[in-house]
Amino acid sequence: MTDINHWAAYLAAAVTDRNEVAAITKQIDALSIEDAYKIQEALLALQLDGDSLAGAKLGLTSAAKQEQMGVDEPVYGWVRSSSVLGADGVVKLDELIHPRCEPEFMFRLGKDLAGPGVTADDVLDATEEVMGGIEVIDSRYEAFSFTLTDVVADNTSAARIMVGTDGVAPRDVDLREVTCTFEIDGEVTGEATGEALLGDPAACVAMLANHLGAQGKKLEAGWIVPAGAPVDAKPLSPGTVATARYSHFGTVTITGQ
Ligand code: OOG
Ligand code: MG
Repeated sequence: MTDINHWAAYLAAAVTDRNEVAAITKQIDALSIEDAYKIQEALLALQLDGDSLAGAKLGLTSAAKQEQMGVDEPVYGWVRSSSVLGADGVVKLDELIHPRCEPEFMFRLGKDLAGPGVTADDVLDATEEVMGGIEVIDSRYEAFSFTLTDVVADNTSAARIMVGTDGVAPRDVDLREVTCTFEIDGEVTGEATGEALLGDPAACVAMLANHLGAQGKKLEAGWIVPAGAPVDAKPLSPGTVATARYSHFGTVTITGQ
């Protein structure tokens, strides 16, 4: 039987010690997806001591990300309040291991949402605004390398988020057609539309609501929900300026410090 609490403590220590650790699946015969989500939940419980939830997230919802990480299914994780960056967009690199950054479509919910049966339309009904943003991911695993169940246990590499300020009402724009251009130090590294997120960013959020509903949980009013990166993540080093330009959500910038 998988020792859920042991692996949660193992990952929590990797975060606080800023220490990359061997993937769990390199150390045990098998890690089921159910046990991986149990480890994620136990890890969150440890990390919520003195913190709170600001949202929930999707990952690996685009072909670009699935190919980059060698994983072919979406994953779900949590966003803690302490991970939300301030208005200056400064990311303190001495708090992280080997961070990467990626642009994100982010939903701010105005109503609770819980599956089963949540559709993309329900998501638009429950959303107050959709914004651009940037997520900083920081796998706790050696060489940023993992299997599907490893990355689930590790709260889908979640580390920091920068939330844009130029949100739009969800039905004022077709989210599938919103363009996102990602730049590192002024050089374009990727470009995609919302459609890259499993065909529709709102459908991604619906999947998350249904995933949580199956466990008696829900997405809550006021939460931020990043729907996953439409293009590859890039390393965030000291002095790196990462900029995500959106056709309808303005520009979001972070700087590694
Ligand atoms: C997993 C997290 C993926 C996204 O937007 O696809 C993610 C990883 O790539 O380390 O947040
Ligand atoms: Mg992401």
